[in-house]
Amino acid sequence: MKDFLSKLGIKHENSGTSTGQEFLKDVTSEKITSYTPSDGSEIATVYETTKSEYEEVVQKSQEAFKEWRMMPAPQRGEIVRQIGEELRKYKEPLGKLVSYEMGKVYQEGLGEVQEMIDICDFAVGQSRMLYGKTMHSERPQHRMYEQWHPLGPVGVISAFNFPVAVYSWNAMIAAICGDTIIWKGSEKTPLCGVAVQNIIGNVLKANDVPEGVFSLITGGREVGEWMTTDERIPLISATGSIRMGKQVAQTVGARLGKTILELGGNNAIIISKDADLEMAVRAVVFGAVGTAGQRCTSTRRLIIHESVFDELKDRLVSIYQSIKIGDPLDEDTLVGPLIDQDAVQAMQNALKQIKEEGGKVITGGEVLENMEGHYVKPAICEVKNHYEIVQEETFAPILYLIKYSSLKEAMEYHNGVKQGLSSAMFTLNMREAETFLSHRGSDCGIANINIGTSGAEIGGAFGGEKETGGGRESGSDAWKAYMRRQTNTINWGDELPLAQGIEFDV
Ligand code: UN1
Repeated sequence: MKDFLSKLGIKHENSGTSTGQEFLKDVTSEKITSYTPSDGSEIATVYETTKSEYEEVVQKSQEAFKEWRMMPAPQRGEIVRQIGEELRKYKEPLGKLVSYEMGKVYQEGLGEVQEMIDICDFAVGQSRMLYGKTMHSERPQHRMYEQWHPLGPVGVISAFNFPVAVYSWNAMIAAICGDTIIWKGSEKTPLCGVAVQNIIGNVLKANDVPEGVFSLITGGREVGEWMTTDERIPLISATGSIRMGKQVAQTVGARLGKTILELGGNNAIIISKDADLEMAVRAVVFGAVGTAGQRCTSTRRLIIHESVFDELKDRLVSIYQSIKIGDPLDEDTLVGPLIDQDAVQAMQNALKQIKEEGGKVITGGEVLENMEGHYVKPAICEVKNHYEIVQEETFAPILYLIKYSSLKEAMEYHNGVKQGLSSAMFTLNMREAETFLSHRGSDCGIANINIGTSGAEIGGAFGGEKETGGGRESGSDAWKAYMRRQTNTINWGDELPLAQGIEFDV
């Protein structure tokens, strides 16, 4: 067993169900084996959550909610502060596990843990700022104000590509809001869930936090459906594919529950004739090949002005040919493996379709058969924006080059997809930049100038429009989605005036 695994309390066999410090293990449970995509070898196994364990988790979560919501928010913030401190201690082993189990390079694994730490810090401050407004009543001697109350148990469904950070954006904010959290991570990265639960467990123990505030469940689609259909869970926050999101929205919507959806992106960067190409090239490469193209913010489309098209293409091709692909834990590696064989196949299918639709693969795309693990060469392709394959999000390092001549045309291509997560423009021209950020510019939830599409900071609200699902997580006022708003009016006079001046004498 690798050193970092034992530091995180990972054993050969692990329970995937926990209510805080306690792990449950039903003997009838099935096992999930976690393999590292870096060489396909087995890391360890995790027991799936059974239906009866799920029941126990939800009941504990409901009971704990009654206690947790009564703890003053800044005290809940103090628990989250300590979780942030504990994560600082475990940054290195947890970063390694993320890298080893998911396949992103170690620097990006560390970055993910840093996002967890950052959101803890943010949530601590937010715990003293769950502000409601005070309004002036139209009636004499009346006071009107709003309060934000916690919702109850919140279900968090996260994806393999950010196996720890996206959970913490949701969990740490929900926790300071007074909610309890039930987390189902991806069945492709179950050990990340166990490790995070162990780290949080240390803090829960030291502070006597009741079982049920931070729970973990493990499993596939069926386990997710237990949560989405469960009326005891008022909010489901789900990250994943558009297909999955549509199902979650329908199931939760059918019971009039709330959702926060963070689904696929088809993120583009417009490279203007006035771009600083040096900066643009670096941002594009990080956005397109970082996490092997498996971020929902990955750069998928480059919309390039015709006057700089050839120069940019040549520079990218030469960089792509020298990118170091290999073991994600090796510090020299820039691109690790894809998550599994299905992802490799999906990339190959996409490349085939690009050619069938009339596009050209200019470089890369090969499967590196001589390496154990799921390694591919990042690809660059010349395409038209309207190709069906370009309209879809393929979770792999494929970068599409699209040529434009006028800004109007570039904007049409840019917004001419169903997804609306992240976007960027490289330009030193103020008019172009402001147009891109204006209401006739980018239609995405995130729009950047002279920065790439991926690698957002936690302080802003994260999420996107259209088929990306409309949810917002992480910073800004995203906390409001984890609470219910109550409008209160108090009459401190001795008359009973009605609003709208209605006379109703009895
Ligand atoms: C995701 O891919 O689901 O902005 C999240 C970024 C990261 C988060 C990505 N901070 O790329």
